[in-house]
Amino acid sequence: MAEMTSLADAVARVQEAEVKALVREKLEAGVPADEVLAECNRGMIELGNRFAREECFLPELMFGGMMMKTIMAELQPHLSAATAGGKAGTAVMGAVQHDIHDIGKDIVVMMLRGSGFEVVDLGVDVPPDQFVDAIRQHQPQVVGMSVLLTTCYSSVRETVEAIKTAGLREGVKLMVGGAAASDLLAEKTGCDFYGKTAVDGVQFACGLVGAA
Ligand code: B12
Repeated sequence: MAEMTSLADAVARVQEAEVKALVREKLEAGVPADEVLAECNRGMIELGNRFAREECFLPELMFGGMMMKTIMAELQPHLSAATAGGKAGTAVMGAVQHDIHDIGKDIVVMMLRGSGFEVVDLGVDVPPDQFVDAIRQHQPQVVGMSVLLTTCYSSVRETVEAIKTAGLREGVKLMVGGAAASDLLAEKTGCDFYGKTAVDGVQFACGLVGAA
């Protein structure tokens, strides 16, 4: 397992002031920004593990995601052009057509970004064609669909079908999550993975690109 430094530990405990101070300290000491970012990402993964162990709850996850956004904005100018372009992978995320719930989706988006993914967030009520266009344009390794309404099961199925019809299914992994999703839904609609929590989704995505 990767080493939990004091910075990674502070991220995992969502101690924003401590995290900011440690990040600045490291940058001033000449630690490369990509190493600092990697430590933060390890912390985010541990935060996810804490959530899975029920040692923390949703507000911490959400706050952790927001904290990582701030830290990433602070690190961005210090990242070399090569590093800034080098990312864990690309993900496309959206709440499926007719579903406007976005709180859970936003947590997944924030956590993926915190784990080094470039995320194309399509928002809510996303028609199948918009997923297809985004896959064509951004060539993600993973697409995440959020679904909270059982009435939107057909939207998940139609999205998967549209991706297949466009000939894009082979090149991308599909994950589904949200309160209405389940292993059965993933299986019936032809998704690769059902994530019960944002953390599951991030772990799946990281596993795909070897960033776990
Ligand atoms: C808040 C809320 C709303 C808000 C949404 C605000 C917003 N900006 O999102 C408002 C008031 C707008 C709303 C509207 C409606 N809602 Co509503 N809503 C909820 C409520 C109470 C909480 C949802 C939530 O945010 N949970 C917190 C987040 C963090 O949890 P989460 O979304 O599940 O996400 C977590 C995981 O699931 C996972 N995850 C989420 N997405 C993904 C995606 C991937 C790929 C992965 C891996 C993981 C993942 O990560 C998150 C963190 O771990 C739920 C109750 C419930 N039990 O879910 C009802 C609920 C979902 N709503 C419901 C209904 C019926 C509606 C309405 C139809 C009500 C109406 N009659 O108008 C409308 C539909 C609007 C629409 N077209 O979408 C029903 C759905 C019932 C069903 N079986 O289909 C629920 C279950 C309430 C109920 N018990 O009746 N709602």
